[in-house]
Amino acid sequence: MMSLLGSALDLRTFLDELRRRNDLVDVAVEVDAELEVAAICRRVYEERLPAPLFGSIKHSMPGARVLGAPAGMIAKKGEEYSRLALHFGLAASSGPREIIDAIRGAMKGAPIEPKRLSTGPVKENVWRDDNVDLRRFPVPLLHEEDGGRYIGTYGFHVVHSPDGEWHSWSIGRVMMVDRNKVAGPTISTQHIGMIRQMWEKEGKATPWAFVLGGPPAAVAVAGMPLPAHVSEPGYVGALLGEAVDVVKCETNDLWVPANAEIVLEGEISMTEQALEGPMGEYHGYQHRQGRPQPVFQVNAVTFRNKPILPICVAGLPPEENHTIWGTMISAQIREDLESAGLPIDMAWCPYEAATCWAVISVDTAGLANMNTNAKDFADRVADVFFRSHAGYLIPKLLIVGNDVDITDVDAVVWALATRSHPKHDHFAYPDLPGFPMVPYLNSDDIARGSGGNVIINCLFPEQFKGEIRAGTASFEHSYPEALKRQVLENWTRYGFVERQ
Ligand SMILES: Cc1cc2nc3c(=O)[nH]c(=O)nc-3n(C[C@H](O)[C@H](O)[C@H](O)COP(=O)(O)O)c2cc1C
Ligand SMILES: [Mn+2]
Repeated sequence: MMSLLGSALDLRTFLDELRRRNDLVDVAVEVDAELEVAAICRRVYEERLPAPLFGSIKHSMPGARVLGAPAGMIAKKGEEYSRLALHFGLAASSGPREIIDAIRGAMKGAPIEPKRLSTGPVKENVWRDDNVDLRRFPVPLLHEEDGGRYIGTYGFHVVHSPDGEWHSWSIGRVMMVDRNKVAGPTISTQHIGMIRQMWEKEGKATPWAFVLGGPPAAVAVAGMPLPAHVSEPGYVGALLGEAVDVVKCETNDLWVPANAEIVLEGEISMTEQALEGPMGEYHGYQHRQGRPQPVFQVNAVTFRNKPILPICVAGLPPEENHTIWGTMISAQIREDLESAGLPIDMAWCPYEAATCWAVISVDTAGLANMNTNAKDFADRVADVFFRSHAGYLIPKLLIVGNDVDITDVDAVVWALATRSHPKHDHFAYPDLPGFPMVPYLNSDDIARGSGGNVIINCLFPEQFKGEIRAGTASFEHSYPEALKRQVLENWTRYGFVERQ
């Protein structure tokens, strides 16, 4: 499927494919980057509509465009995950299992390093020094109470360790502060924060670039909590079986995708900070106050003709913090738990829970062999999960038997409601590490970097012995096969219409 691989490697090919599927709306009417673009995107996410490509934006440089909901969900039954799947060149019918399996496939193979080219489309336009003016791009105000305009909500940071061994691509938000400055968090447990500390130990500012409109698969992997010292660029190559084409920055030694839409180049200041935020966030809340964050000095900008700025308008699910981040986390935690020898056959972060829940599916036959119980098993899982770079991002972990399809949120709610005992199945881990952005944490938790973690066991005690307490009363489980077949065959004769 050459055409679908092309979509994973190149944003414009990706958009052509969406257009062909009627999953893209070319918005020709002039729109305002101040709130109007974002309000349209929010409605698109919430109604699961085709992605909007805004071609005419007030006050912006002519020709510059904005892409909304790049990995939004789709209403059409059977193709709900198709825009996400296309990031990896996967078929439109792909569901969570196919997507997670494809992402994990790359963990078995060797990395495929990027191919270094002398030039590429991203060099069509070059601004340096005094010519740098980010305000000429259609930088959107995303929510009425945001502290500023965000140029980076679906772009990734590019940094490398001082020894040049570790090349890190990671999604992180950046707000426009001035014509040549942006600001955003570099959390110390995220890889950009770790690499920044390595440079500062040597007394140097961190060389930095920021990629907007890179290959869709590269953006997704930049949102994946791979372990420290694993280079995302090589992982993208392994995932696609093809190297990503890169070109060298104009003003530093970093390499960026050759077909990116827009690249900012510069460094992370060691001293300068700016007030950043608030911004409506992935958990669905709009905080009221911004915070000082490091300034990223922009010394050069390169961009394609008619550049496309992709955005994520964070807030209630489903947006890319759930569809991309949640999915990439799921793939990594499944790998981490399996390689720790735990009998896990699937992991999933239900988008509805705003990347604050992970659910793992336990192979109950394997569990029975462990001769364990809810408390001991939860402790073992917690020790692996909350200490891992991926698991620490998620504060609430649900353990469910593999008689339940954990990618079906209705089934997960049912298991949670009916199987977890209030006294015997809830286990808090207040001392294991956790992500500071979780909304219910208090200031003590945030200062300590822990406090909000819980595991909820949704397995009946019998399931630890490979037995089941009770059957399931449903169409699938309560009738003989022959009768079910007969009912389905006669469905329209009874007077029902086939469901679309
Ligand atoms: C749309 C989107 C926005 C994100 N914004 C941030 C952010 O602002 N700060 C952050 O620390 N992580 C953010 N993330 C999550 C990180 O990209 C993710 O944890 C990734 O693993 C970080 O890379 P690293 O593991 O190499 O540190 C975002 C993810 C997505 C998909
Ligand atoms: Mn990383």
